[in-house]
Amino acid sequence: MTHEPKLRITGEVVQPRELSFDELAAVASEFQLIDVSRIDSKRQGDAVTLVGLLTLVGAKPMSKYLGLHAATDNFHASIPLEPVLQRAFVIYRLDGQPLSVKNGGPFRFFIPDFAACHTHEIDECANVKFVDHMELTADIGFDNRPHDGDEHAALHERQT
Ligand SMILES: Nc1nc2c(c(=O)[nH]1)N[C@H]1C(S)=C(S)[C@@H](COP(=O)(O)O)O[C@H]1N2
Ligand SMILES: [Mo]
Repeated sequence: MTHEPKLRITGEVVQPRELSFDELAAVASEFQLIDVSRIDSKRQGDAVTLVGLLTLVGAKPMSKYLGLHAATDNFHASIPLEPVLQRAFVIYRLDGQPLSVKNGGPFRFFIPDFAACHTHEIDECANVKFVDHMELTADIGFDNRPHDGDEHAALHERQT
């Protein structure tokens, strides 16, 4: 039996959690975003809002940055929380099933209306795929997104 992927949320929170697919699906409906294509026509699936996730763990007021960690390919971003809080979400389901790796699953962080890549702390590159760990921090954390156009082009080259 394969082990079930979980979304770990730690750091400056009252109650760290490890959320399974079933637990995400059971999050209150006010925090569910059914059919994200309504928000970005190029994206598919169902999500839980970042507000919903932070409500579950009880984000402490000192948490100012959100770390997005993907161990699968060692990709990490640390972004300011406040500007994304009301619009970001985590896609976890497609056609009633866990989101496939092909689609950035099992957990894919997404900010609609992102800035162009490597132009800003909150850019398209911060839409981290294969997220296994979200971490709230008071100060900026580890971030290995590409810094310039060449690095970014090389990253995309590796993915094709
Ligand atoms: N885990 C992980 N997430 C990632 C990346 C990556 O290499 N690994 N690339 C980022 C970059 S640079 C971009 S532009 C977007 C692209 O997302 P898309 O393939 O869904 O369009 O994913 C981001 N998320
Ligand atoms: Mo990117």
